[in-house]
Amino acid sequence: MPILHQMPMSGNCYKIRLAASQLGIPLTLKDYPLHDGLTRKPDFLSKNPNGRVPLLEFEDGRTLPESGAILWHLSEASRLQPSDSWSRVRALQWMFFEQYSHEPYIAVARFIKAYGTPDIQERRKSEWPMLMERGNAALGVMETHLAKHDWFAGGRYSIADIALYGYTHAADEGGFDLSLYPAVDAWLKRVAEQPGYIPMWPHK
Ligand SMILES: N[C@@H](CCC(=O)N[C@@H](CS)C(=O)NCC(=O)O)C(=O)O
Repeated sequence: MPILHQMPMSGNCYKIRLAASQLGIPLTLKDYPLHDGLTRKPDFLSKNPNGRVPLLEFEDGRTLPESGAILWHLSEASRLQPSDSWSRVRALQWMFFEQYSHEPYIAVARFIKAYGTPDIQERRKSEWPMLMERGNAALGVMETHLAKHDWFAGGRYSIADIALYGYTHAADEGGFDLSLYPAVDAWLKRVAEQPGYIPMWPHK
């Protein structure tokens, strides 16, 4: 069974647990505490030189980091990946959006506010206005899309929705007011109704 190296509170890791649950793929979970730096130690760096989870380790020794790449791999030829090439590239478009314009602000605000030590919160407080501005901009882009579409790619639920759901559904923990985004809020509810859905907590 593949091993998912992960942190329970990480939205990037939750994306993988959610997709695996919905695809019926069993995973062994190996948990790393948030603040102890174990992913930066040689043993973990030999599996992912970038020192981050999620990391999927297969029985034959191959390893795959990056939540988007793992989602893509697990969902190949499944109902969670659009089948026509235009819809597949639309899924990628939203997954790249998530990684560059969404996660760096919404996930980081959540990390600092909900999981940061007092020292981290003090050191990073100057970032706050920028995180709020750019995170809200990302939520606005999602709102514009979801005002006209139920899903992000191919007219049905896919890994693009899972990639964006990971941190959007926990954005309130980062100080974002989701009531300002009614179409996003309605989409969050649709995602939670999909077969095989599991919440972020508890993950075991
Ligand atoms: N682009 C990566 C981001 C991974 C990431 O930032 N992982 C965090 C947890 S969410 C991590 O491993 N942090 C520990 C560290 O940086 O040492 C992905 O989508 O998988």
